[in-house]
Amino acid sequence: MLNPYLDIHPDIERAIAEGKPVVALESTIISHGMPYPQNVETALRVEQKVRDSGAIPATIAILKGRLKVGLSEEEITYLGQQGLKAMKTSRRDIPFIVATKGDGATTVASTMILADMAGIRVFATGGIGGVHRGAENSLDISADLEELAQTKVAVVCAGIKSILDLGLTLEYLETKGVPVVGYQTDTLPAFYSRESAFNVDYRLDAPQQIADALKAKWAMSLEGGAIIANPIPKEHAMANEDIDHVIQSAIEEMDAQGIKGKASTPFLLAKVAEKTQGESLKANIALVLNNAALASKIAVAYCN
Ligand code: PSU
Ligand code: MN
Repeated sequence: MLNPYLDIHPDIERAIAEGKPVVALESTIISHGMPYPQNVETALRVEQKVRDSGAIPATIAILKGRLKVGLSEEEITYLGQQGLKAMKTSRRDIPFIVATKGDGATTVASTMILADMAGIRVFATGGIGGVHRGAENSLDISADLEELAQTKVAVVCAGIKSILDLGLTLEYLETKGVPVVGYQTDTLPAFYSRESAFNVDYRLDAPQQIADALKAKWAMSLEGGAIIANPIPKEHAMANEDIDHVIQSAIEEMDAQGIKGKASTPFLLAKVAEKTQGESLKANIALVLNNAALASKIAVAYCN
């Protein structure tokens, strides 16, 4: 399909044409997920991690209205410096950013859309959006979940962050037919910690098993993606009770300030980092690198 708005980096276009492994990476984690300069350093380290693990990285964003699959170091630095000034772009926002020739940092949902346009099937990030705590009143459910229901991309993440309601997020994913795979784990990891009170749908211990399941799903034209939940490395994990305490107080501050909608997740991420004096940020960086390595191995296996 010829898409007049899409710019695929020549290296990535060639790799896709030759059936080589490519891993998509999002840009809202750069602009809204981490502070500058750690965001830029991390984004570049994640790209290097993908290369070291045998795949080709494609960081995705919208720049001057162009849908970009594959960013240069300058472009990544620019987005990182823009920080919260960059437009957080989910599915609904894409046509407006394109039509006004604006810059947009892509969320998990919109990164999946652009990856799919380019034919990339594996995507690594830190955390996905989900059903927020208190969603029975706020109805705050991330567009990421709708995207997972309809777009053919596997998202490797560190499970579900406890700023979200893990149980409700799993129920929603079940309804939408999105499988949650645990990599070498039976329990759903909770981002900063390796475990939660919930189980994954399927435990798979090898990247090739994951690639085989994805192939089977898409060969049958079962639409939608999958979540590959990869626990944070042991040495970087934080205790569930410590982080829950911090998250609870961040949510209270958010409610007191009347913050809602698309501003919620960035507010909570920044508050948690502030309240843990950067400890959560260190954990976040470690788990993203870990996810990039696993996504690369899955992408390599998928190409076999
Ligand atoms: N969770 C994180 N870090 C992030 C995000 C979520 O731990 O950076 C970002 C991702 O880009 C995700 C988006 O797609 O937040 C979800 O936002 P919302 O809840 O508004 O859908
Ligand atoms: Mn939301």
